[in-house]
Amino acid sequence: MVGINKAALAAVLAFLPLSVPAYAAGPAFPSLEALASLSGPVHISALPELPLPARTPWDGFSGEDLFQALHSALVPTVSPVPSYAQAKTYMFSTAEGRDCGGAPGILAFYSQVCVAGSGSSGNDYRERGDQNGDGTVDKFMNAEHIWPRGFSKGALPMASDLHQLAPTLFTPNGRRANLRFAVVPDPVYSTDSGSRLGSEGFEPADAVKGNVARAVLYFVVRYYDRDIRNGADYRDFWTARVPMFLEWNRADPPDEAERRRNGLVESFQGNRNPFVDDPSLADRIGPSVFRAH
Ligand SMILES: [Ca+2]
Ligand SMILES: [Ca+2]
Repeated sequence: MVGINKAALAAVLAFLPLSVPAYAAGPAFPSLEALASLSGPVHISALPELPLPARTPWDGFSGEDLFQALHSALVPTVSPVPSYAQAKTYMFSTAEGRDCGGAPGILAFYSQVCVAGSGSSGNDYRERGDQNGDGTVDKFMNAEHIWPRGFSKGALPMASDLHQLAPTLFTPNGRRANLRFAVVPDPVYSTDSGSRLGSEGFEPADAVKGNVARAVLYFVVRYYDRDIRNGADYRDFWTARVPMFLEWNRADPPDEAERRRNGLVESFQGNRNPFVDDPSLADRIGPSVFRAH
């Protein structure tokens, strides 16, 4: 650690909340009676109010000092590390559950459509018609690794870290594969939400560009010193695209659903994504420091 005021860092670490796993807790939803009548995109009702996220005192930190302070603070308080199966179960049953116009469901990440269903597996969520307008009807959902799983050889804790997992319909998940994120002007595949595939890579819908950026920023801060570059062109996937991720973080700030999810993930795995609590932290670290990791 370079140049950090140790007293200030100790104060930061002491402030971090302790957490208890909540694998079994699930949201209360209305009955499934309304499911039969659902088809196509559904209006998404407002999510319940939650307390403001725990604030950590990062005042006075910037650049490399801030990067390293966050890196130290992001070590989870939950042990042992959840398995990938546990993480997927929690994601589908709890972290992503929401009200889809009076019935339970999940918002498909890249497609931004509410997929009706309830349960702890992606198999419990089936596209009703071609909801996302990509020309296929998907029979289930997957857990998307925003930082491709293979880049970490499927190892824990990276593979089960819910801050970088997202529920996606089968086809957009496969189209993204392990491609770099990019702006795609002339797509060969797209969803109505604006997620697009082209020779440049995969462009997420505007509604989740910031979510993607904050997941990637978190991932690098948390795991830069781990084996996360297996089979990756790291310069092309990350280093050269730092300015794009910082721009996406600014253009699509966290909304209520993303902040709520941050708290639910914390209760599962024992750490928060600090860029969701305070997206300005990313620019305070700055592009040159991010590129150097
Ligand atoms: Ca579809
Ligand atoms: Ca967003």
